[in-house]
Amino acid sequence: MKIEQNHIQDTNKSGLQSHKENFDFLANNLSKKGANVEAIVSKLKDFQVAIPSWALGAGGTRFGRFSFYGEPSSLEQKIQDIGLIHSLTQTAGAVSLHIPWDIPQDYAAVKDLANGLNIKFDAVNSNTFQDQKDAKETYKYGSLSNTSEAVRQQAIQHNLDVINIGNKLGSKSLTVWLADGSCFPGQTNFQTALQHTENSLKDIYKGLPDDWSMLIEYKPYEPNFYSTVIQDWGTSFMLANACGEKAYSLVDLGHHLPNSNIEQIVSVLMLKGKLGGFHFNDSKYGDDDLTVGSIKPYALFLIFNELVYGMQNNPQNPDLAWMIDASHNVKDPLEDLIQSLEAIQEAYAKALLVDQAELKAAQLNNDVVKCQEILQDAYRTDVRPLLAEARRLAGGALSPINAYRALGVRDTLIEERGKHTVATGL
Ligand code: RM4
Ligand code: MN
Ligand code: MN
Repeated sequence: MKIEQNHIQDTNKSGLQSHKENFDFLANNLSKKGANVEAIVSKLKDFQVAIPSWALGAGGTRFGRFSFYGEPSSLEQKIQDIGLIHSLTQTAGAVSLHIPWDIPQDYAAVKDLANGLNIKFDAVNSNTFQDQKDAKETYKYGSLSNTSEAVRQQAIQHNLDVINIGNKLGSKSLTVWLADGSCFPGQTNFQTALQHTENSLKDIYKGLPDDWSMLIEYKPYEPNFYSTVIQDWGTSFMLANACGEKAYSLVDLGHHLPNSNIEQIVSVLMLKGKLGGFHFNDSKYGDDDLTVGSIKPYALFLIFNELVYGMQNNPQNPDLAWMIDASHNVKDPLEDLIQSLEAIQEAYAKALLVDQAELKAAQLNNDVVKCQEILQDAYRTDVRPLLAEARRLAGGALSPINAYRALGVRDTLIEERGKHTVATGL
């Protein structure tokens, strides 16, 4: 299935007039307060978030997995699904491949397909948290940190292979997330595990093309429950520094212990020029991988406020690789992704509304009340007309969810693919 421009325009028709009224009203109010509405809309239009190739299928837990039918059963179909979301939202212009779940068979064809849908290849993700069929060594007790040199070598080689695959597609970064750690006190020697990990990452780094970056993700627990080798941003930052200037930390929103001040982490990393990637999701308890903005939208806004500040004030920090890292257990993944993209854009738009000069002045005066007023004024603004306008200008849908349903996307996919297809992934 492919959504044509005229289909989108048809679904936009009925809402166009009221959109125009809402947008004009908001734009007028914001302009009076000194905001540059045109610049904000243009920033929203340019903001693109990668969809991981594992997020198009039904997620699940260790207790079960429930299909919603019509799942993509090949990489090509996954890219087509991203194309559908992208045509409606104009925000999902990239795919992040997970190897080996989604190794292309025909590189030229996959590139052509993505090209035709305006989708770029973002970071490639390695996987040393599962044993692959026919693999000689097992990752049961770790990969890059393993006590066995043969295991470490296999994991290093896998990462080099992933770089090679990404290179053929035009990717420019490798994301490394390790499940390495221990489940019980005394199981591993912390120092040895960290030292092995650092050396292994350095070996991978040596194989990184000049214009590539390596993004090092951290996570405090799961699947290991006593310790994780790269447990927090400090460890990731330390490893990135040890590897070199092309290595960065990656923040995944779900990879923090409850109540961590993620916005502060973001701000410190950007000050040091070491924030390279960002994974969006939301959570109540741990790495829940829920729809972005569904649980803690104010925290998301505060994080975006620091991201915007960093993008405006920290030229030492590179452009970030943005990705949604969520899992869809009870919703249609495409609808869930559309909701996530909307939440991301909403938080971004609100952060762009913060009057940085006014905030700085209030901070210098230690006017705590004013500081809060400034942030909350931006947060309480209903920015949805700005998002709709950015989409309209880019040729997207005024309301992607409504258009998705009106166009009967899921039913068509079920007709085309059948009910019982299964996507690769977790
Ligand atoms: C991990 C981590 C990685 C993702 C895997 C599937 O918890 O978030 O980014 O590749 O899940
Ligand atoms: Mn992640
Ligand atoms: Mn995760």
